[in-house]
Amino acid sequence: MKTRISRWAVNGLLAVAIMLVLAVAIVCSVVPNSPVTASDPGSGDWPMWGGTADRNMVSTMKGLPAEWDVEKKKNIKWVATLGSQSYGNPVVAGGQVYVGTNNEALRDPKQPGDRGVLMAFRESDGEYLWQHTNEKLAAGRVNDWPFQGVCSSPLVEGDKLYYVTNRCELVCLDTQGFRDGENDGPFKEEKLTSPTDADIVWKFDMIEEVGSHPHNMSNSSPVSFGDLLYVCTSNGQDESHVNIPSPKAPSIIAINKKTGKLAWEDNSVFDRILHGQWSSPTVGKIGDVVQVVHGQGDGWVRGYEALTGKKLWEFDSNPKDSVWPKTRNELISTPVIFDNKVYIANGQDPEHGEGIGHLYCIDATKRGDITKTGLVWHYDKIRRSISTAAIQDGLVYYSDFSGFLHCLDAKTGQAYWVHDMFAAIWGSPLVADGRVYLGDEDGDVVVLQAGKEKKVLAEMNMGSSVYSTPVPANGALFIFNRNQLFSIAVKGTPAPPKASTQR
Ligand SMILES: [Ca+2]
Ligand SMILES: [Ca+2]
Repeated sequence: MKTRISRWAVNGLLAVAIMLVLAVAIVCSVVPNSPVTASDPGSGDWPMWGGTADRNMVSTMKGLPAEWDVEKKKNIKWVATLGSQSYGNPVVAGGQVYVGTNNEALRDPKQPGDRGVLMAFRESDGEYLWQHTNEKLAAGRVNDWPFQGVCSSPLVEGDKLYYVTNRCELVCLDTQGFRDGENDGPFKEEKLTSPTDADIVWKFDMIEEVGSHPHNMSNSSPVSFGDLLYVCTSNGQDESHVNIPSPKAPSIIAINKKTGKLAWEDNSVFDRILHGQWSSPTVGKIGDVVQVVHGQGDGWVRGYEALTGKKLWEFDSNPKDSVWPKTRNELISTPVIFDNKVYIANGQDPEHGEGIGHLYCIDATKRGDITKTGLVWHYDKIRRSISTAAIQDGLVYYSDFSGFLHCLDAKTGQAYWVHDMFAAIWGSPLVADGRVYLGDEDGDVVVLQAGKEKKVLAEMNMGSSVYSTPVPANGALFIFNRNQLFSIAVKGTPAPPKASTQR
């Protein structure tokens, strides 16, 4: 089975409790990108998968291009060369753009062969700045499928970047690399320290530290709250697709972003992993509690108290009579938190092809097994999906692997329209500037009018498969096909804020 997934992760002392409450209050009041505020980064950047910690694929940005032409270069600001396959969706922050790809563009002959590569480009003109390359894991395809590159989408906060390598490591990098002439630590053992090399601050090896056995690829896109980072371990089956070598390894871990040390872990799944674990975690305030929500390897969605890891609720995304792999699905989509609810569809590894899927709206203020008590609505006209929701103006847009984009009422699940892309959809819809942007495997990006009435505004071909999700930043759209990253903007769009590397 081939896997190519990009979207495809207190104690009771009064004093400590008070400190935590204060810490939360401070985080909520002074951090502009606080996950408990509205679903827009606000800064013009798109600093993580989904833009904000609730992962809702929407933006309030205006002036985005409604059409472009790759061949005629219309509204194409710049194009950057990537490896031969790219799955780590673009992130834009601090004047730089980051993508996960493979090593087939070979930027540095001193780092040859098949590797996972995180590349950084200057946002204003697409100039290549630096890269972090990772050799493949020795076990090969069972843990680290050839030529899939880096499949994680980074999280950028200030001058720190966090992402998961193809080697199942959560790493913290300096966004300036060695261009600032300093080797940031505690990690200072870098062998390559030229201006195009990555400066590692710390790394957490999930294979060594928590015993993860990643199935085919480690892909989790980190999210944070306060001092904690959250990632999925990608722990899964071995090549037999029967054995689970590390049933005791957690599905989700929280790591202190300052120290790189484990803060909490949870392994509710244990030995019930259906296949792999490739859903990225989401953070948001639900009721009065900031939760981390995660789709896990047994097909259940679980919610945790973000600071402590206390499990609050769990929800089975499969009908009880379903059978793996025919009718029972795994969770590859990222959950979206919106208005105290969680939106997520289930599906399977693209290599498993098409099949029936299920989309849910879950009331995450409930506690315990909320499969029945937390069900707000269930939509069964969706096919298997690995996409993530975009929710705006009372409408939820959700795409499936069979090529259909569904527009539903967010409160009731009533369908308003369905659009057929006639090709598999790996990415997710982006809703911004009154439009819905969505790419497909044929390389087409469709632009629809957002709203209850279906209206196709434009469709452009990008030259090869678009497995990515369009990302808006500072008036431009960032979209990659298999091997090229495009910055797409209406001519005359003001330049993005200066990159700190240009100071
Ligand atoms: Ca540095
Ligand atoms: Ca370093």
